[in-house]
Amino acid sequence: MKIYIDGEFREKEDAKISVFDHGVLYGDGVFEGIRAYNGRVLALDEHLSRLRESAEAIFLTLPLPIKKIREAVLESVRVNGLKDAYIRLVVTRGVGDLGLDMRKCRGRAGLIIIADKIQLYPESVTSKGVDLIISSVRQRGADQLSPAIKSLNYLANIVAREQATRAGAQEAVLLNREGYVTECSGDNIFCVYGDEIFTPPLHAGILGGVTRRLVINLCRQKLGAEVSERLFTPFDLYRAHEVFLTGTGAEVIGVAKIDGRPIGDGQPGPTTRKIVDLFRDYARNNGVPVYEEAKAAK
Ligand code: PXG
Repeated sequence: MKIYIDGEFREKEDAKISVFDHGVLYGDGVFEGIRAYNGRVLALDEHLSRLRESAEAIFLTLPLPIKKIREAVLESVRVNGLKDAYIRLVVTRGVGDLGLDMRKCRGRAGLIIIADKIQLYPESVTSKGVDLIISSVRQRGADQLSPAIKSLNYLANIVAREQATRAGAQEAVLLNREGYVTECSGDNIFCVYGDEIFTPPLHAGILGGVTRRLVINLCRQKLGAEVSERLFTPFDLYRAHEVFLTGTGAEVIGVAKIDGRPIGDGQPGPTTRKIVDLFRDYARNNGVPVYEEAKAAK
């Protein structure tokens, strides 16, 4: 595996960064998780826009123009000869001293791109659905650093996920301080009630998921469903006909149980199964070609 670090490809064993990088010392940086399907990178420009917005929000100047980062992402998939891949893009503040001051990080921000084979939920989990818990970890509010920033500080999400694991579940739902549902530790969440589908709005305190946006569009265009973005509570989740999650890693996945209560009949319902198929079809037939662009450029 060849990993891109600051303009060079290095073998996994040599892919190392400084212990003085503020990404390591403070979680000072931003990241993206992106997927390639069958030689195409899905929603690459949407991920890069989110990266730019996250970086701007933390006063981080990207080390390269977005166009060059885009090329480096495609090159990372290419040099690893991958068709299906999980791509982790990390921008760190760079090498500084032991203080908080970002001005001490002289030189440029660090850019890391790891393109690896994808590890998916096994098909058995996808077909049975995942179990959720409602975490005691609260989502950050509108008066705090926005959850829309995909920063290297993921501790709240990691602790929430661990609570789920220890309870024998796969994902954790985070509520905001008013008690409304926001999202899961690494996925957005949707409820289905008959023909109606809804998901929390951005102002509930969520990461604006790239998969969430694609799924909203697919539901409207291909299912003719009414999708709304509105606040709802755990009670609305428990009695939903169906609940599903969206994320780059999970794609679209049905929910079987929440806090031990079966959702619908305790397995992914018919609307969820349709959306899973719609999304898979979309993901496999769209995206930026990794190999054709290289040929075209020559
Ligand atoms: N909410 C949060 C908090 C996330 O971290 C999503 C929603 C879904 O967004 P996308 O753009 O992927 O549809 C995420 C996704 C993983 C993993 O390995 C996923 C994320 C972060 C870290 C790991 O599944 N982010």
